[in-house]
Amino acid sequence: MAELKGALIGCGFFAINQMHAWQDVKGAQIVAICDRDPERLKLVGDQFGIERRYGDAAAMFADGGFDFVDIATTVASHRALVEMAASHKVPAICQKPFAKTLGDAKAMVALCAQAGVPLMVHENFRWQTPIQAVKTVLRSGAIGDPFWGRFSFRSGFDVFSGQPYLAEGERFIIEDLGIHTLDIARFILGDVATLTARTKRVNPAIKGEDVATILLDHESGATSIVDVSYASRLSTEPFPETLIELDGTKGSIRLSQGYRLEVTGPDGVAISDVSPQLLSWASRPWHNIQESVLAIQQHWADRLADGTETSTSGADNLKTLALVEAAYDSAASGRTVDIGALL
Ligand code: NAD
Ligand code: 89Y
Repeated sequence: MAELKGALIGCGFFAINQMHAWQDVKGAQIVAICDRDPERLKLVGDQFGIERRYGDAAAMFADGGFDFVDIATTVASHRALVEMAASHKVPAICQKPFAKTLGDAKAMVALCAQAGVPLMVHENFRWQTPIQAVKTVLRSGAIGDPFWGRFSFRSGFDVFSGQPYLAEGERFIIEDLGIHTLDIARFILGDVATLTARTKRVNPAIKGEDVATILLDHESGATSIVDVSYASRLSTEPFPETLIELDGTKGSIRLSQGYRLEVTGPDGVAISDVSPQLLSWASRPWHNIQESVLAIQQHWADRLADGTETSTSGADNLKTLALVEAAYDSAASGRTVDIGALL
């Protein structure tokens, strides 16, 4: 099978991870890059030895010569770039947040479906080694049927130095980080029927909310809490770990700080270390996220090669984005939101 050729749009902060990961993916390589900022284009082109460089995505699509596009820009450009990919019949990966609104996201999914073009959202947190480990234990039946969960991401890490735009938007933590935590909650406990949320802004130097507490009623009958904060000062900084608590009819799971997994079942307690690998190009504490970037990009290459659906397809991601929209609606109105009514 010939190696898939990809083109990447957006050579910013996070794209460096994606470019490194593409070098490790089996069966795919990046052959062209695009950024409207000539400095970023040169930096990434030189670092990764990519000759084909474009300042304009339309020009890159017009030249063609690639089997898929990896959109690594910020959200404002996602809809236009996904539409461009669909009009050229080029399968697309789009970074999270998939779209600014659920309406935009639905239009993007519909257009790609009409064009017969695969679409995956780069929703990588469910691909993290510790999250996959929790899912594997749950699937094994070791704790029986889960009836309660907590998905928690509390940190005081300075994300604004690398991503200054995060301080400037009306929306912050739910749209940027909570979106991953909500996706993990869906991945582990299934789809959500209703949602209630409360938010706060603690850091006066930013515009959006930096704390959110969200209550989810899952369709399975389980209840969970998603709590996220970038205003939590802790003795050992946990960034970027998602901590999980699950209680089931036969036992419990605790994924705690330091990638420690404790499973309590009918036969006793099992403790294991589910730390991510430190890839050759990765650096702590980002290595957990970096490893999941490689995992999701390998998944894309494998699914594109065998023609099957990805785990975080555009259609799947509508259900995660609906939770983001619902969380903002609920925090503003004080009411519980019916997720089915949004989809
Ligand atoms: P960034 O601002 O550093 O980089 C974006 C780049 O895209 C810039 O260089 C900009 O010039 C370029 N760009 C924007 N619109 C363009 C267009 N229409 N055509 C060509 N180039 C264009 O942003 P970032 O921090 O790298 O974030 C990018 C995306 O990655 C965001 O959506 C962010 O939420 C996401 N992200 C994901 C993770 C994750 O774990 N999945 C982590 C961090 C960031
Ligand atoms: O942008 C965010 C993401 O997706 O993962 C962590 C992050 O970089 C900062 O919150």
